[in-house]
Order: sequence, then C-alpha cells, then structure tokens
Amino acid sequence: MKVAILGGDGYLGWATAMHLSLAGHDVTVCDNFLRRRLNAQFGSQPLFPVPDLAERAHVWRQRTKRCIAVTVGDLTDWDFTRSFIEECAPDAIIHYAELPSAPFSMANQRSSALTLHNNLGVTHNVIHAVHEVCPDAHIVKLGTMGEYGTPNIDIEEGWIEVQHKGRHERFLYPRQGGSLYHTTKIMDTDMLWFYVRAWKLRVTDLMQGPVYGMITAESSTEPALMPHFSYDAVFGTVINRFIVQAVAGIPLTVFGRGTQRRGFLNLEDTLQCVRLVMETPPPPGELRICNQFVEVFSVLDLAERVAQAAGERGLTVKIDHLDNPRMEAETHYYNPTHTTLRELGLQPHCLSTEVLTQMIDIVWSQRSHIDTSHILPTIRW
Ligand code: USQ
Repeated sequence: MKVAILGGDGYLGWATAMHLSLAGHDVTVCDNFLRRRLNAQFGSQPLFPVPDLAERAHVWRQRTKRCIAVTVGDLTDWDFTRSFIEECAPDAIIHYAELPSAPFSMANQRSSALTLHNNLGVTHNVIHAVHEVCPDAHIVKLGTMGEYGTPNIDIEEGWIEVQHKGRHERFLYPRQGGSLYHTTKIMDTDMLWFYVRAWKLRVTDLMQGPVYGMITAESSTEPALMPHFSYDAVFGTVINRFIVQAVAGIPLTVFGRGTQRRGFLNLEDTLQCVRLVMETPPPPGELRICNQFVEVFSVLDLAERVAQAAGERGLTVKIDHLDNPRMEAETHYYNPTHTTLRELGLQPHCLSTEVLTQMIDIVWSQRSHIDTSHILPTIRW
C-alpha cells in the first residue's frame, strides 16, 4: 500500500515508518519538526540525540535497500497539505501529527492555543485533502484512551447503545478528557465522525494508552534509527520516565497515591496495531474505533515493577509520592474493553522484568546524557 505517515519524525512516527517499510509498504513521512523546536524551547532534550529525518531515511536505505520518502512541511497549512496528499496519492494516512502532551497543553494560553490550533487544524486539513484528492483513502488517526477519562462504568470501544424511554440509539461513548490535550482528541473524534457521516470517509480512530519502550525489531539498537526517548516532565510518559529516574538514582515520581490506573502498551505493539488496522480498512462511511492497549496497571504497580527490575541490576530505587500536579481521579473504577485489535491478530508483548531490565541497560549506557533538572513536574492543573 502507499502510506503517508503524518508526524513521521516523532516517537511513534519514525518507528511506524520503518515497520511499514519493512512489511513491504511504500512509505512517505511528513513532519515540520515542531516537537523538536518545543524540546529546544523547554531545554528538555530526548535521552539520546536523534538525527534528522533525511539522515534517518538515508541510514534506513543503506541498511535495508528500502526507501522512506521524506517531506518537510506544516500540515496546518492547507495549500501544503493538499499538495502533499496529491503528490503522495496514499491508500492510507497514518495521522500522528499532533502535540501529544497533557502538561504542555496546560502550561499557559500559548501552549494551550498551539495544541488546539495544531491538533484540530491538521485533522481538519487532512479530512478535506482526502475528500478532494483521494476519497477512498483510509485515515488511521491516533486518539487516546484519555478521551474516555475514568467513568464509573465499563468503557466500550468507542460506541455505546443507549436505551431511553423505550427507544434506543448507538452513540459515541461519552468522553471527558483530563487536559486540554485530551480534549483536542475528543474534538478530533467528533469532527471525524461528522465527516464520516457527511462524506462517507473510511476512518479508524485508535484510542491508545501510554506507550513505553525504546527499541523495535527494525531499529534494533542502532542509535540513528531509535525513537526520540523523552523522560522530562512535559513530554515523557510514565514508564519511560521511571526507568530514567531509576538509573539516575532519583526517587520515582509517583503522582499522588499512585492508585490511578491506565492501559499500557509496548512500542512494538503500537506498530502491530497500526499495521493490522491499516491492512484491513473499514468500509466507506464507517468510523471504526479500537481501544489500543495491552495491560492495565496502576502507577504504583509500575513504580514497584521498575524498582524491582532495577534491583536486579544492583540499583536501589526509592519511590516518592508527590502532590499530584494533575486533575485526575486517583481511586476509580477502570474496566475498558479491548478486543478488536486482538481479533485482528495483535500478538501482545507484556511488561516483564526482562523488558524493563533491557530498557534499564540501554538507559544505563546513556546515563551521562540524563539532565535531572527536567524530571520534577512544574506544570499544575
Ligand atoms: N504519572 C505519574 N508520575 C509521572 C508521570 C505520570 O504518576 O512522573 C501518572 C499520571 O498522573 C497519569 C499516568 O501516570 O495518571 C500516565 O501519565 P503519562 O504522563 O504517562 O501519560 P498521559 O499524560 O496520560 O499521556 C500519555 C501520552 C499521550 C497519550 C496518553 C494515553 O503522552 O499522548 O494520549 O498517554 S492516556 O493516558 O491513556 O490518555
């Protein structure tokens, strides 16, 4: 298939590009390096320097003889988006081109407005470009499990049947995000659903939980091909952060009691999920929603697992309970369904001590790069 990956420079984007390229697809990546600029602005660099996209594509070609085409541009610009999609003529578009950070979106008006403008603006342009240029293309959009929040009932995969005064209807599952970032993802889903109804687009919305991991089968430990690995309080996700904290000898930063629960997955499983849904598109006029995670853990479970794995490497790790900087329930019901991706063939990788110690070993080899001044949270809401 001809595939356009939007946000191809990111943690997930580049890993997906290599995965789909090796699976035989014809891949073009697009990015405007906004995320790199924000990292530079915050002074919070990833753990190891990542070469630019053109250099990564070059290394990939040398190693595999396969070509990943690179286009640099801003997908909030309509003229650019339309001509990019026209040139690429994709069968599938993997849309990762969004700011992914809840803390960033809550820092101040500018970061909030940038998240809103970027995330909704890109989605809107992509929808219009597909409609005008390649209406049969499949949009695979990265959503988040955080769209649902933590309601006191089971979470379904995107849809819920409602009985009301003897009648019934199927609606998008109620959503209540915990940050402006999560709210932009909710608005994306609503916008996609509107255009699916209006224009019979084919769309898959992947409600993904927090991802962990740093190497994939395609990158192995070749530094030029590994993803941006963030561990700072703005852009790092919790497991990746705990691993770096364990190596740096900093007490693990559990927010509040740590009893808040989320559905997690390995980076390798994100790649499988995206490929599986891309290779089995829904029919025109369907918004298919999949809950994309493998295992549910509380934050405290994770801290204890990381501490135990670090112990196997001779590291002594303390666990701290910080005042929770976020507006989130710490004690809550959590039972999300996640069967669709398993039915499509997902073979999950679970979080084991072996997986954690492998991450610890890689971070240990890079420990001289760790900047401890960006670990503690400074953004509160
Ligand atoms: N947490 C800690 N300590 C930390 C960092 C996080 O206790 O040092 C807690 C948070 O309070 C939260 C949980 O760990 O309860 C997850 O936090 P996170 O920073 O790993 O993830 P989150 O902000 O929710 O966002 C991440 C990605 C986002 C994606 C989301 C999926 O950055 O793009 O949408 O995971 S989900 O969480 O299911 O919404």
